[in-house]
Amino acid sequence: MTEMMHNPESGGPSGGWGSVKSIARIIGDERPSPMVLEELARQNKPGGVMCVSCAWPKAVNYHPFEFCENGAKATISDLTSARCTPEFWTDHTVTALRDWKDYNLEQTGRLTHPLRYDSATDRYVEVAWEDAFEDIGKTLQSLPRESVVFYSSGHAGLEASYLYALLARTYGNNNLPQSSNMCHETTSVGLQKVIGSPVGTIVWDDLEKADAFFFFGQNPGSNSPRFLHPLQEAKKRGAKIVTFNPVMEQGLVSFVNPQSPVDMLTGRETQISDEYLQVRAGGDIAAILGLCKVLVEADDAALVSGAPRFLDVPFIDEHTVGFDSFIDLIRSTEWSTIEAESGLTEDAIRRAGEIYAHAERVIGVYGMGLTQHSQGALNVAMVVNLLLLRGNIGREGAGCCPVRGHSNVQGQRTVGIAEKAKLIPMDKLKSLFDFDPPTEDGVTIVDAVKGMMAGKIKVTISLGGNLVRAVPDQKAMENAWAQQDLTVVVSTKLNRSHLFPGTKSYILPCLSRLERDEQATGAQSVTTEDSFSHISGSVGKRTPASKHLRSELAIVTGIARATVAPSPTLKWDEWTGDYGLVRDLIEATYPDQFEHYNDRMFKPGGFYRGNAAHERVWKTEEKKAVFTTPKQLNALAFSDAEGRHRLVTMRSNDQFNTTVYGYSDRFRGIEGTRDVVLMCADDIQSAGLHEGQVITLVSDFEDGITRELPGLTVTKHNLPQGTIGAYYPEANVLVAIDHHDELSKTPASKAVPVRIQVKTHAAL
Ligand SMILES: Nc1nc2c(c(=O)[nH]1)N[C@H]1C(S)=C(S)[C@@H](COP(=O)(O)OP(=O)(O)OC[C@H]3O[C@@H](n4cnc5c(=O)[nH]c(N)nc54)[C@H](O)[C@@H]3O)O[C@H]1N2
Ligand SMILES: Nc1nc2c(c(=O)[nH]1)N[C@H]1C(S)=C(S)[C@@H](COP(=O)(O)OP(=O)(O)OC[C@H]3O[C@@H](n4cnc5c(=O)[nH]c(N)nc54)[C@H](O)[C@@H]3O)O[C@H]1N2
Ligand SMILES: [Mo]
Repeated sequence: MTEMMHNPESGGPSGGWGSVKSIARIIGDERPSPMVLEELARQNKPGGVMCVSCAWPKAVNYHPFEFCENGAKATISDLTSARCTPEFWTDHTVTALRDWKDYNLEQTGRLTHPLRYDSATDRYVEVAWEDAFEDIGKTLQSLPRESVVFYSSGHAGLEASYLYALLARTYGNNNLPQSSNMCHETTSVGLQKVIGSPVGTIVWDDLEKADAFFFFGQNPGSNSPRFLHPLQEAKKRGAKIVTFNPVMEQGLVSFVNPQSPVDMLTGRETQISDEYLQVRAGGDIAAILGLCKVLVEADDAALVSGAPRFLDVPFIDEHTVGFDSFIDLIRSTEWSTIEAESGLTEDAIRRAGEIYAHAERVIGVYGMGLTQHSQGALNVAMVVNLLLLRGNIGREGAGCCPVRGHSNVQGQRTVGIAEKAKLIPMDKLKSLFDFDPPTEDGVTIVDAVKGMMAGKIKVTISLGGNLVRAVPDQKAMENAWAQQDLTVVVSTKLNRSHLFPGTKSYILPCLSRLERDEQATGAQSVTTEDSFSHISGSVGKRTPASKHLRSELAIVTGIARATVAPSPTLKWDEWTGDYGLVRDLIEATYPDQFEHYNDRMFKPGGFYRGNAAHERVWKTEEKKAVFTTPKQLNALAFSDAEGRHRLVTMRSNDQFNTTVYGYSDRFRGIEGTRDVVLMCADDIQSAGLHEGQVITLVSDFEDGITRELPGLTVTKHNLPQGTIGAYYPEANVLVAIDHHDELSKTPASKAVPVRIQVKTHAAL
């Protein structure tokens, strides 16, 4: 075990002084407002501001500082002193900017004015807000309803999101895909299918009571660092942590708490994972089946000896279906098959299985390492299978914990941003707003991209995000996006989606959540929902980056006023003047979840909107929790072939999705570049390569389309054989749009079939 924990390629423990230095570097780059420290001190506390970065929950008993390295970076980035004004475009054409890196686009600073693309000069020019709205409204009115998409990335608060969904539906479609369609849609669909909840089942108290955590493909050190604090506490009380991840991720190895003076001065590290199993990318189904096999064997032995059982038989009998068929598969699958599919040894799986069998209360944590596969939903169902065997859902200290991405990604779905009509209380909308809501399902992201490629989607409105850069098949997407009649992106910073304007194109710059939002009735607050389904109010205090900015809600209602036929029930202006009225509408639409919304929004830790599965009420078709018998033992849509590798597209801790803050992935010891391919020593050798060699990755997805990413430097890293890594979003040119989770259509970005080419273009 000690040998497995050794991580020679890493840059030291997560947290610690490295974290402080990393924040200091970003401060140097961005020269933010001097108020940044005050701002960080208010973060994630009642009456303060909810972090603009990820959706990790807010503690009820908060510490003096409740921010992490990434929250600090995102805050500093929003409060940068750099401005991208209309003058910027005198020196730059749109076409020339396509050669810029994501990092350099980000460094141009906050957008200050609404802009319209001028094709004659290939530049963006200033436009009046009302003129922009009028043109957008007229264009939308002239088009078939199904040809318009209303995308959102999970930033905007619940109030703006509710009205955005209402805009789409009163316009006439359910085309409301979201960033989660590339992320946790696998959870929304897959978890719903097996436990009747589209979101995780645990709450903060459970973190404090669990005695084991099983991590599958989630990387808290980079992506949800505030998670490391409850994990550190858990370790102190003797809880065990087991990790399944092909990459030896530093945040799951050890942690120095940057907010503990003693830890910082002594350099005291907390070892995080007791067992770290470097499963092959896509190998989790077999690995989890192995854990279940250990449990069943222990249970069989207990039956013989009369010792207490390991399976929670009363729970299984009362609450589940599908057990018999699953148990048959567990019994009939040979260890050799499990070893081959998972890439793990029986011994390693047995050690992890023993921890599971002897823990009273277990939380199963997962992230993109499970969701972004062809059989992502099956991955999720396997985690649920594992938990169900010992009744680890719906009781204290136990449950299922998908860790969500954007700060309000889960909440946007809660208040109606969804392409699936059946998820929406249409009758409520009909009675509240006196119209006939559209009944047909809208498009997912995959459908939207394919629709653009086929010329069927003619307009995309984006409430945040950077769709062109975030989706698969990026090269084809760039052309498809630019072929639309109209592209509108509501943004804080310049990004690649702005550089492929449709025939008409607008950039609409918005306030950051950190900024004061003054409307007719005074300063407004917004609300967001975290990964544990808690809703918290957020008050922006900083001076807006420009006096021309509008709030996301005001931009949504501006478009709505110009697009949707007037009606006495659609009070866009009144709602813009007082967000409390929008919260009343949300409460009227979802009374069970949002009772006394305006009164409860500043409750410490947020108010809980509830979750049936948490109470062991299963809203599945079967009205029970479902054991799923997997139809295959890996999560892939392809088989192994000579020279084919499984590419994991990964995040560094110096980026937030397509926003690149810098070139330091210190946890993985990679500095100064993102143009790398990470491989284990054996793979480098067997492919006849050497470290430092520059290669090209080519897609090996069998659809006859050539996809290439040249210029990657071979870099030795701690990975299992056959699994290699490269950074997202750069690697998106290699992902095929048709390569996605079968059930939810989430792109399969974690086991992309690729080959390695050297300069001579000979395939290896
Ligand atoms: N700093 C920072 N924070 C972020 C973000 C960011 O970009 N930067 N993005 C935000 C968003 S939108 C999201 S969704 C979350 C994403 O956060 P995570 O869910 O942690 O996503 P990733 O880092 O993409 O992948 C997680 C882990 O999966 C592992 N993995 C890859 N393939 C497999 C596999 O087949 N099996 C297993 N078991 N593991 C595998 C990878 O090695 C990686 O460590 O983070 C949010 N927070
Ligand atoms: N290959 C590969 N592809 C992936 C992934 C992967 O792991 N691998 N991950 C997927 C995942 S999990 C996700 S969530 C998607 C992310 O996809 P998106 O959500 O579309 O992308 P982001 O990079 O988060 O969007 C960044 C942009 O949002 C804007 N922005 C920032 N803050 C605000 C704000 O407060 N309001 C508004 N209106 N705009 C703001 C800025 O202009 C910034 O440029 O990418 C997916 N794509
Ligand atoms: Mo995400």
